[in-house]
Amino acid sequence: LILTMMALLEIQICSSEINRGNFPNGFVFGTASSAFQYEGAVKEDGRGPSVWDTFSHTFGKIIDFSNADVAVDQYHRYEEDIQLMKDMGMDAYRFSISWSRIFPNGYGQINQAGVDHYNKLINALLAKGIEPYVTLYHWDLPQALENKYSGWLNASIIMDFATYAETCFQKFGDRVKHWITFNEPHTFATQGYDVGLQAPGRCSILLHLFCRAGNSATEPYIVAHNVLLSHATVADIYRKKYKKIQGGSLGVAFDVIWYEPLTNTKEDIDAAQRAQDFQLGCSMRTRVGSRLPKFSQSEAALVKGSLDFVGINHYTTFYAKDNSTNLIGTLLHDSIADSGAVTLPFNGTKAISERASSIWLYIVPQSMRSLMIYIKQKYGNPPVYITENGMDDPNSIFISIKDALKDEKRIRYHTGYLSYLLASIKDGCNVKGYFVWSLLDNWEWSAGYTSRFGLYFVDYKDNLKRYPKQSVEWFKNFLKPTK
Ligand code: PSG
Repeated sequence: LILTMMALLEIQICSSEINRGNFPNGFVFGTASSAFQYEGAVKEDGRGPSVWDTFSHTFGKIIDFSNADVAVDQYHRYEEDIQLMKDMGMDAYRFSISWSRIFPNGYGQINQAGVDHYNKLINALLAKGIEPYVTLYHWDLPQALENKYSGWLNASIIMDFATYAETCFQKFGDRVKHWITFNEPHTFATQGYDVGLQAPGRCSILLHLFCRAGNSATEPYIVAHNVLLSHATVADIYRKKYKKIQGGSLGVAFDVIWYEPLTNTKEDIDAAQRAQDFQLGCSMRTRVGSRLPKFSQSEAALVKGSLDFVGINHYTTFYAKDNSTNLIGTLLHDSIADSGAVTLPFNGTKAISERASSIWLYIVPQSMRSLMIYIKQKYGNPPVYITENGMDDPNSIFISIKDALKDEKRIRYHTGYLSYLLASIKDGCNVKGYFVWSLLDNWEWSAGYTSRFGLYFVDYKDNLKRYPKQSVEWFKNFLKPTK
């Protein structure tokens, strides 16, 4: 009996004692954020409006009728927030630059006050020994470009994005060594142009009941096409003109749900593979046909090999089931149906696992390892950064702050996902870093302030005060220097 108890105790200790010392030397730990969800100060220092300002101020688009005009005010409180990262022992901070702070009209005149702000932010991070990982586009397209030529639907965007990106390399590239050109192209192409739940809110499903304009069967692909070309053009500019001098690297952050076949039939196994491919891969020609824009030979050559590293935003796992009849697809006539897979976190009425607050966020830690092995095998083991991983709790008026700080579930979430990430590294996967979404509770897009993803609690009723949740203490221990 005593031996069994000791064995059990050991298992417990082992899994709770995982810490940074188990990871390879130089492995990077950080937290992640985005400009629109954090900064606030939307009218300050010459910032131009973005499509998310417009969308969030459109009645009925945000479930709690909120907007991000103030958000968590990081525009003014960045020094305090950097101290919070420092206190935890974080190595890096992933944040995004707001395009319309640099170019209020999307192109043309540079707004020096915007450049000054990000210089101050970057310098304050470096002064505390925290490395900036910079996302150039986290969904906040300058509204001026949406008005001028429909933004991502028009190939004109490629040159404007390239100018914006190159401006950032010139102004910040002496200190920024990791660039993420795009956050989750798949999410904003589908959410913004297929179902219309995100900016710019275009779609055609259900006879334009939800969106005034759009084409859910074609626009998501046009957007994805222009995003790929924008990324590739910028990667080319960086390699030719900046990489040698500045020595940085560049990638994209992809959103990846892991798909488990609902059953062991060949149909469902194939369906899971298709679902995975419609999200992370690109082999969709046979199913999408002529609606999928074509790359010229030179464009294809530009896109190929344009990533120095792969960013992965991974949170959740769904089942995939073959959808041979495709009734929903026939009805909606949209891009999401093209994979021919029904993807749901349920087997009948039984959920795949425990859920966080967001309706899409089910906690399946072992998928982190499956996904890393899949990427290693399918894409030749490229360097990978987990650019986002985390979970949310509800923002409830029935929970006191004191109780909201007790986030054992979040501690379990990160213990689980980090343990399986570590296992994948032992399997030989080339993983370089891990970013928690998110440092603070923040404005969760169409879910507004109803969802709390932070390691720190933000008191929206009392001057946005930050309070550490228990997970902060956990990360502090986890990140303690071991040698
Ligand atoms: C990512 C993954 C899924 C849904 C939404 C996102 N999924 O697996 O179904 S959005 C992503 C984004 C960030 C958000 C965060 C949490 O980059 O801005 O706040 O995740 O939703």
